[in-house]
Amino acid sequence: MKEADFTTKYESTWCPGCGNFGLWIAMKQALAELGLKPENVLMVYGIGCSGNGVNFTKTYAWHSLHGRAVPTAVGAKLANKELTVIVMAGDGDGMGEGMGHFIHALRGNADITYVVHDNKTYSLTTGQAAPTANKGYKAKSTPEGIIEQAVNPVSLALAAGGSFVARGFAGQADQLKEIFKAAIQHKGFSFIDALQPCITFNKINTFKWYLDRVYSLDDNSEYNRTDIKQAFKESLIWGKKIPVGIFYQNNRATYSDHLPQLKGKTLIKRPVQVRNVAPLLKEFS
Ligand SMILES: Cc1ncc(C[n+]2csc(CCOP(=O)(O)OP(=O)(O)O)c2C)c(N)n1
Repeated sequence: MKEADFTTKYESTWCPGCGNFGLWIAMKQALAELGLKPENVLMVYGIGCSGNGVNFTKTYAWHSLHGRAVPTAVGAKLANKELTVIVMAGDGDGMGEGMGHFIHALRGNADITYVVHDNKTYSLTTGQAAPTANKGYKAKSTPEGIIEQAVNPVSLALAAGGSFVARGFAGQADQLKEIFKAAIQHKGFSFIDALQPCITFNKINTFKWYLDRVYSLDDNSEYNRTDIKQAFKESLIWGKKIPVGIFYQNNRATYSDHLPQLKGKTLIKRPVQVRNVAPLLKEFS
């Protein structure tokens, strides 16, 4: 498989230079290098600039409701465990409207991959501050600077029981590709906070801003990604320095492992059993 096998004939609508391109290329390369085929992959998208990738990425796809990409993907995986299921959605989608789903999906550990396009803004709606925006960030919705503390998606994912928690940067697509590959291969809920500069609306968290700050956890030979305390400590570093890489990984049972009725053939390939629903309807009448 090649990266081009995951590209449709439609042209991208992203701004030239958008950080989304780094995520897009890294994901397509990851899928190709894992030998996956477009017909065996389901990508579930949020509503946003990030979600518009639905048009130019060639896999099965579902453009979900804003904030509802994660539960849609969990449902799809339960219905057809043979699919590789990946969510691509914005930080407004996931850390704002969809925040409740994020926490519960981490708890449940369904075997899907969730990539948050973390640009700190609601870009499609022209640049309001997202919950990941750093305190004091000025945008059209917060002209005096955002009052609330920023959500830290990595610390939050660790606290909610994430079994694979990582952060990557759109400007380092090679590392991001390796993170995506490890995430897709992980059995359980894989979460990646992908730092993705929005060149049009976010003039603070630019490519240069990140390049001056990011360092890789892989460069620290002492770093142990099975140590939750070390992962927490590292996840709290944000500002002059920003760690990227796989913070934490464990092998706990997935959501489906707890459901004996899902063993054997995938649900969608089983014969449909039509039951007599008359007694049930009578109960409601
Ligand atoms: C329930 C609901 N609320 C609000 C909207 C309007 N809306 C569409 S896209 C969007 C912002 C998307 O921002 P984000 O998820 O961060 O994605 P980005 O555009 O930055 O990639 C909003 C608020 C909507 N479509 N549905």
